[in-house]
Amino acid sequence: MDGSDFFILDQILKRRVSGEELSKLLGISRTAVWKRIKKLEDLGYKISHTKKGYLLESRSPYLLPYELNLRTKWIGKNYIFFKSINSTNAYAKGESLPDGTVVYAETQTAGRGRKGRKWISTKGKGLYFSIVLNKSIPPSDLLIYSLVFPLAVKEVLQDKTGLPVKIKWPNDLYINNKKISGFLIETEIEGNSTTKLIAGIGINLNQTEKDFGNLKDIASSVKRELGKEVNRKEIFSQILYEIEKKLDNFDRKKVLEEVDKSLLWKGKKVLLIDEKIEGILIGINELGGIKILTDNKIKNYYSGDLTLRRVE
Ligand code: BT5
Repeated sequence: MDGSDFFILDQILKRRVSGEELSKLLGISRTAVWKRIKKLEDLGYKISHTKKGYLLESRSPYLLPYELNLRTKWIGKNYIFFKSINSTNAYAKGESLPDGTVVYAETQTAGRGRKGRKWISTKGKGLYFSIVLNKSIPPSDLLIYSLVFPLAVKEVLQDKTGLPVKIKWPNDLYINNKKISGFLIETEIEGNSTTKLIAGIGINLNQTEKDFGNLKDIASSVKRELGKEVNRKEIFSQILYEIEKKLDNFDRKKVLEEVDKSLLWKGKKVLLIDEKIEGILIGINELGGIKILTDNKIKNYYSGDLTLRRVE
């Protein structure tokens, strides 16, 4: 979608406009106008055609830039939309894209989780996107940067729904002990700091129990927990706005404090799976890792997957 598509939609939103008029206004041929109308229809816009011209009957259900009213300054200024793609992270990794680019897809055929795991991306019901940051981030800040994304999403979901959203370290979001959002942070490193960070974000919004198949007991959506559909466009615009705000005013201490406050299983007995460390989750440390009380000592960990150790 480009400026001319925006212009056409603005024109046919309130009144019927002839192909001839559009062609004059845009300085392109009538065939070129027709091609653009066709493209907009492929993108989900319902447009009626009569002798008098074109009129927009209904908007696209897809999260196209025209639908979003983005209030951001740099995130999403370059916005790449796919109805379907293998993985928005794979795409963002393979291309050289400007800072703040958002790659968005309505569904992914090979959505990625961490460590080669998969991310189920039910069409049109969630949000699946990657944000590209061409930034030099020192290793000591990397975990904290990675926490900005779940923190921003948590705040928006909580604000829009009133549901309690918890952060499962390192960066999943849970509602009522079920996973509703996952983050895949990938970096390119040169020398001692990153040159590119890709934040891949998957959020379950309007999925039903059936959409999760055999994951239904561990995965959920905002709709399932709230009992009603939510507005994907509104939530997405707000999320991009919050992420940008947090990145522009990057405040290590505040990020760590906020994440610590919302930490899932804080004070509970957990298992850090790969390291086989069992202990009480004390909280977040000053680098964004976790503190676990184990063998009467507080130890710090910087990677791995946590699970709750149930007291038998
Ligand atoms: C994650 O991995 O949670 C990171 C997910 C990141 C997805 C986004 S979507 C846009 C961007 N493009 C991509 O290709 N990926 C990113 P991990 O912590 O490894 O969790 C994966 C595990 O979560 C799976 O093994 C399942 O058990 C579970 N899972 C898969 N799909 C799920 C879903 N839709 N909701 C909740 N849990 C899910």
